[in-house]
Amino acid sequence: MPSRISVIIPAFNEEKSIGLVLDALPQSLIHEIIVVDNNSTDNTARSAIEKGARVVAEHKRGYGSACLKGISVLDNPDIVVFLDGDFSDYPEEIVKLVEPIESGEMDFVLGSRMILPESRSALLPQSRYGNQLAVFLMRLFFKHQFTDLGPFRAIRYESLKAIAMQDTNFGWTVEMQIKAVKKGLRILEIPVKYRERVGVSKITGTFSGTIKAGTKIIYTIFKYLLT
Ligand SMILES: Nc1nc2c(ncn2[C@@H]2O[C@H](COP(=O)(O)OP(=O)(O)O)[C@@H](O)[C@H]2O)c(=O)[nH]1
Ligand SMILES: [Mg+2]
Repeated sequence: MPSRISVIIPAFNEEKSIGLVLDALPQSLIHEIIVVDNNSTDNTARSAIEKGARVVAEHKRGYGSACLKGISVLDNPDIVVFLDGDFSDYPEEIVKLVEPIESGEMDFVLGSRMILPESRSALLPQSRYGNQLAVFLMRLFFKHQFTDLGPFRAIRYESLKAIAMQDTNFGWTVEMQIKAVKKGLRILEIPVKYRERVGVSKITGTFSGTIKAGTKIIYTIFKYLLT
C-alpha cells in the first residue's frame, strides 16, 4: 500500500513563490498539502488554495509555531514532509526524501544543501557559516555528524510524535535533529538542490533575522545538552 504523505509548508508573505512550490510538488503522490499562513498580508493564502493546498491560519508568529499548527491538523499520515514556501528547494525532490522511509530503512531523512557545490553556493554566507558552527557543536555534544540544518526534510509520523516538537521559531530545525539523535532514530542525510529564493528573505536575508536565528539555534543546542 502506498504511504500517506503529508506536506507542511510554513509561509509568511510568499505570494510570488507559493504557487511555484505547489506546482512543482508531485501532488498525485501526496495525501495532503497544508500551507500554514502566519498572518500574511499578501495573497499567499489565496494562491495556495488556487493551487490545491489546504490553508490553515496560525496567528502566533514564528516558523516553529506554523509547523506545530500544521502537525496539529494532520490527517493520520505515514510520513510528514516539511518544506519552505520560498521555492529555494526543488519540491520534486520529495520523492528522494520519502523513499528511504517508505522502504522501512530510515525514520528521518534530511535534505542537505551543503553537499552539492551549486546548492552550497546558493546559501547566503551567514547560513553557510552558521550551519557549520551548529553541526560542529552537534557532533561534539551529540556524536552525530550532520552537514546542514536544511528545512526540507521527511520524518516517519510515529517518530515525529515520539520527539514531541516544541520550538516556536528558529530552533525548530535543530531541535528536530537533536531529538532524532537522542531518540535513536535512523537518520539519513541526502544531497538536495537549492537555489536563491523567489521574493524577500524573512530570516537569514536580514540582519536582525540572522542574529535572532543564530542566537536561538546555539541556545537550543546548549539547552538540549543540559536537559
Ligand atoms: N509561518 C511562518 N513562516 C515563516 C516565518 N518566517 C519565515 N517563514 C517561512 O519560512 C520559510 C523560510 O523563510 P525565509 O524567509 O526563506 O528564510 P531564509 O531561508 O533564511 O532566507 C519561508 O517559507 C517563509 O515564508 C514566520 O514567522 N512564520
Ligand atoms: Mg529561504
